[in-house]
Parts: sequence; C-alpha cells; structure tokens
Amino acid sequence: MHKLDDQQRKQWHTDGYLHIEGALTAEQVEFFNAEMARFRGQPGYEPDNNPELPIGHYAWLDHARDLDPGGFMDRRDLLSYHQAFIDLIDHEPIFDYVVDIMGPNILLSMTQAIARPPTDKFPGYTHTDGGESLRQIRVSESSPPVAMKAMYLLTDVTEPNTGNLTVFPGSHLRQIPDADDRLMTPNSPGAAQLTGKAGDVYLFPHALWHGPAMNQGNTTRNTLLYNYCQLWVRSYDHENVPDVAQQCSPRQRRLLGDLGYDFRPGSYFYVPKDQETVILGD
Ligand SMILES: O=C(O)CCC(=O)C(=O)O
Repeated sequence: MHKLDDQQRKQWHTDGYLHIEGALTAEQVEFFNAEMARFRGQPGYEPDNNPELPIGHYAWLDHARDLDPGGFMDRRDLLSYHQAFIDLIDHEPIFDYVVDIMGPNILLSMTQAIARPPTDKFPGYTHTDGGESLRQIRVSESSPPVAMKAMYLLTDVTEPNTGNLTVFPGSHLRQIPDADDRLMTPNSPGAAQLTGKAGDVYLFPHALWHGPAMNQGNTTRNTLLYNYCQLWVRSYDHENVPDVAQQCSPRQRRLLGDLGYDFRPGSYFYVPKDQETVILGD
C-alpha cells in the first residue's frame, strides 16, 4: 500500500503529522455533527473524575461530565450509535494512509467524539497518547508507529485559540518532559496551532506531543477520533469484539479484533494467514 507521496512521507517522518484536506463531504460533516448533538442526550461512556481510577491526563483538568447540552463532551465507543461510525473505521482515503503508515497488521483501538465549546475556563493541555507506558517509548524515525490516530475536524478551525489541535512538530522522536518537572502546554516553545476546515483530517502517532488549544471563538469545536494500533497491542475501547461486528464488513470485523477463529494463546501475537488479503483486498 503506497498512499503517501514523497512530500507527505517526508513530513510524516520529520514533523510527525499529516493534514489531509476534504476527507469528509459537507453532508457527512453535517450528519456527524447532528449525531453528536443527538447522542450526547443518551447515556454512554465518558471518562469522569473518579480519583480511585486511573484517568491519566483527565485528572489534570476539570473534565467532569458536563450535563449542559452545549457544554464539553468526550464520548467514547461510538460504533453502536450509527452504521456511519462503523463505516468510518476504514473510510477512504484515510484508511489507506493509515495502512501505508502502520502496515496491514493493525486493529482499531479507540473511537471518540469531543465537543469543545468556547470558554475562558479551559486553557488547553499537552500530552502524548497511550498513557504512562507508551509515553516512554518512541520507535525510530523509519519504523511504523506502535499506534496512531485520525482526527476528523467537524468544525472549521481557521483562527488560533479556537480549540485548534496543537502539536509540537518533530516531538514524536523526543521524550515528553515529566509533567511534575515541566508541564508542557499549548503555549510552550515549539507548539504549533493547526488550522483546518470541517472535513479535514490530522494523522499523527501517539508519541507526538499534542492537545487542544483554548477555545475563545464563537463556535463549539467538534471532532471525531479513530485510533489504530499494531495487532498485538489490542484495543482499549472494548474488552471483547463488540456486538456491532454483526453489521461490519470482513475488514471492519478484523479491525475490531475478530481474527476469524476462536481465541487461543498466541492470537493477536501471530498474524492471521489471511491478514493482508482481508486488510488490503485482493
Ligand atoms: O483536540 C482535542 O480535543 C483533543 C485531542 C487530543 O488531545 C487527543 O486526540 O488525544
């Protein structure tokens, strides 16, 4: 699978992220925004501020569940809300980029919808993904990442400080400082606030230092995030292959962890014999 052109490959290795324009149509953007408004009224999993549980960077800020219908939302495990969320698992051309970057031996590891309304109470934050463990691991420049994400913008973000994804270009190759020593923020030296249009996608590995900037604009910034990991790393969105697998294509089922046979020790470690056929097609 060769999807990145030479310039994109260079940027991926140097800066650690790609900006793909127009991955969703205006109709798809409108549809997913309407879905986010609809399902925020339904119960669903969102990380809360329970100090008894490991919640990583959610502990830094006031991320308690916001019951205001126009407020902050961080909803996980999106697939059961609509077939369209299942279809986004291997949406083209984004999935081709993911396979080019990661190789074919991958799983979908997480889905997430985030709404960030304008507020002067949220300053933004910076982190790497994958928690305490992956934070210390950076693969070499020429290697595929352990895990990466596709962030779909559902809102135009054309000005700074309007909930922009903020990245530290090149930081995927460096250790992020321990937050107790030096807390990185979207205003730390080296940070770049990305701009983009609704329907665009940012691709970046979990190792890139990143996070949301403050939103001082007039509009709530909505995004969808689809994470992918190497097969042996396993999903962190669900414990078992989710029920929605019944509505999936064979490729989507494989990406959800259905290896085509019952689990046995060694599953996920050894790649199924038909993996390339299932992921790449004939
Ligand atoms: O921009 C956001 O709302 C959060 C994005 C982020 O930090 C992440 O994807 O881990």
